[in-house]
Amino acid sequence: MGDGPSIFTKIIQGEIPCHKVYEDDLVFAFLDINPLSPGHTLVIPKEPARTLDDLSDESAQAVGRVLPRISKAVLKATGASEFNVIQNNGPNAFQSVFHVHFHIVPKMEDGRGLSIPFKSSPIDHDDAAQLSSSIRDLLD
Ligand code: DGP
Repeated sequence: MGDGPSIFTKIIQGEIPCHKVYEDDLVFAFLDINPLSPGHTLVIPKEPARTLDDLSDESAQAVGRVLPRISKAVLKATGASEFNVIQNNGPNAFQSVFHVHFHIVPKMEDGRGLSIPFKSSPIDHDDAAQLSSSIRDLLD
């Protein structure tokens, strides 16, 4: 979690090699070095924001615009018809590289891909009313 350029900035700048799949003015995408399944792709903004909540609207828009198109190409190239998009923020939320990135992970018929032990519980409607109100206020 150093303050210098992230390993992903070095990849964007060509200092570290990668298997590039896409690039435009604001976005870069390449294959993950430790794939969960074939075609596991990382889509990143060129802006060196550490977590999604720090990303500019401009970069967020640019990443969001190309995610469906890159996903479609990854599916076609791998033969998968299902996939997950996952985006981790903070070490306890499984982020290991502190440069915003979206994982596109094909789910293969043999099970390769993402497996998530979701631990959910039913919503508490009193808490939910307060929380949704707070979030709405903060978005204004
Ligand atoms: P996360 O845990 O969400 O921060 O995922 C970081 C991903 O980055 C992880 O799946 C492995 C990948 N990764 C780390 N270093 C490199 C690298 O040097 N090259 C490539 N292609 N991927 C990397």
